[in-house]
Amino acid sequence: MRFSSPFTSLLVFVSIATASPALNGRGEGVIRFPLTRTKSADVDGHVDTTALYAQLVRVSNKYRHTFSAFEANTGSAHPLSGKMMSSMTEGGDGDVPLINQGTDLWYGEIDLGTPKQKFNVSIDSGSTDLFLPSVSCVDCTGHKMYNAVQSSTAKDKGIPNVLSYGQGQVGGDEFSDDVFLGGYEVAQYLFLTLKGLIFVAKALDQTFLAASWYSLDFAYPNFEPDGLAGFAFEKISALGAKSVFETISDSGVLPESVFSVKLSSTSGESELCIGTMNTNLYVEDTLTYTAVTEEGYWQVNLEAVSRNGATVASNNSSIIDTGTTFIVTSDVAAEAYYKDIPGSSNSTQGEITYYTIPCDTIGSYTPTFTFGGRGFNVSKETFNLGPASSGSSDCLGGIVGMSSIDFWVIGGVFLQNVYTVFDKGNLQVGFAELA
Ligand SMILES: *[C@@H]1O[C@H](CO)[C@@H](O)[C@H](O)[C@H]1NC(C)=O
Ligand SMILES: *[C@@H]1O[C@H](CO)[C@@H](O)[C@H](O)[C@H]1NC(C)=O
Ligand SMILES: *[C@@H]1O[C@H](CO)[C@@H](O)[C@H](O)[C@H]1NC(C)=O
Ligand SMILES: *[C@@H]1O[C@H](CO)[C@@H](O)[C@H](O)[C@H]1NC(C)=O
Ligand SMILES: CC(=O)N[C@H]1CO[C@H](CO)[C@@H](O)[C@@H]1O
Repeated sequence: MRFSSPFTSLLVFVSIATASPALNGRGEGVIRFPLTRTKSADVDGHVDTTALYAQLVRVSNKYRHTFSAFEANTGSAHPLSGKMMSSMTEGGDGDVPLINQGTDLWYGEIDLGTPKQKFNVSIDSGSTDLFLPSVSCVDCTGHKMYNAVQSSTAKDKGIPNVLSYGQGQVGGDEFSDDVFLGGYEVAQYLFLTLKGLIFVAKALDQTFLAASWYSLDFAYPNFEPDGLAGFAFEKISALGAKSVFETISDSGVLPESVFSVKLSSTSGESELCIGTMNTNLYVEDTLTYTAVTEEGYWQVNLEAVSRNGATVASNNSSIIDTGTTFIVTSDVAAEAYYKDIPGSSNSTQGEITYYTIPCDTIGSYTPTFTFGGRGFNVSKETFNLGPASSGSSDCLGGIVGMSSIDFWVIGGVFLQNVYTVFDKGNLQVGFAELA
């Protein structure tokens, strides 16, 4: 049962939801689609530290770039930007090896244009803009490319722009077109949800960057998906545009202005759900909300980080970022986390400090993060990134230090342990234990 007119379908859904609110929250009749995880940073059984470093530099520069966008859009500096914007190092520019992205990121399929053109995009709650390669991109071989000429709804805004994600940069023209989420692999969904209806959310006139060039960092296969879709707020958009999620949400068709994710390293288990939560994936009475403290990123108060019952950090700002693999914090806070662990050591490369713990004991030193009054444990499987080098008995810990920041970036190492709800309607983030 496939609805070819997405807009009509959503109207239908809204009336169904109104008629039987029980459907709402059961994950039926909303948009759910599977996410794929990119290859992990693992070569010959140990962590690919080169890939890890490259990703961290990219993270550092993503924040520099989005902090600048926040200031340009709002006229005031982002409250968390102080240390980063005053630091002179440009995040190791120039010495980042060009290698496979090699770190965990999650991506899913979207459709763009009329008729629809299909792309895989990385789902990034730590940025806002959408970019895709256009057919004029000479460096984009291996990626699906957007052909504006073939889309009757495409509009060239005639504004050239460059988006910077560190060493990774993409440049091109701003366009707008219709974006569709969901509505494919209908058979699979009908199977999964039994009687669930499948709907498509349509973001009319979504602004995005149609890239005419990709730096090597985003070339295939260094970057597995074709493009990237930010799911944060307009305030940190370098295009001065709403995210795909905001566009859909503002059109008023969603039962709730939320999106929810389960991120897993197990193939077939990751999912993005738009418009509600998939209650099959988490333990309902553990769902705990905490307020967004500054609209821009999905920024919330991290009440405590503890290890073996002892608190090592408390009441710090944190950003919930599905586009970052690790947990990243200041070098001082990272040091505080590892300092009493027997056999731990560290090494610094540029602004990044990595920590290792002997592989046979690392499972005893996993962190617990407290949000909204509830502690959520990080498993040893997600905290332990693997042996630091081939044959090494020291394993890399999932909390990494970055001298240019003084907050916590909460990425995949934590997010794989919880179900996460990004609630724009009530400006809050919810975490729940996985079912
Ligand atoms: C998106 O990625 C998945 C998983 O790698 C793949 O099966 C699918 O064909 C890709 N879709 C497109 C449009 O390239
Ligand atoms: C964190 O902030 C809360 C609320 O402001 C306060 O009650 C608590 O004592 C603080 N914790 C620490 C360790 O500073
Ligand atoms: C990190 O390295 C510094 C300098 O070698 C050392 O003083 C510190 O104890 C190390 N920290 C940990 C947790 O190993
Ligand atoms: C989290 O870890 C602590 C300490 O190991 C343990 O007591 C607690 O039961 C764990 N919580 C959950 C929900 O697994
Ligand atoms: C990253 C981090 O943990 N930053 C701060 C957390 O809060 C303490 C106490 O207020 C600060 O000293 C840290 O700099």
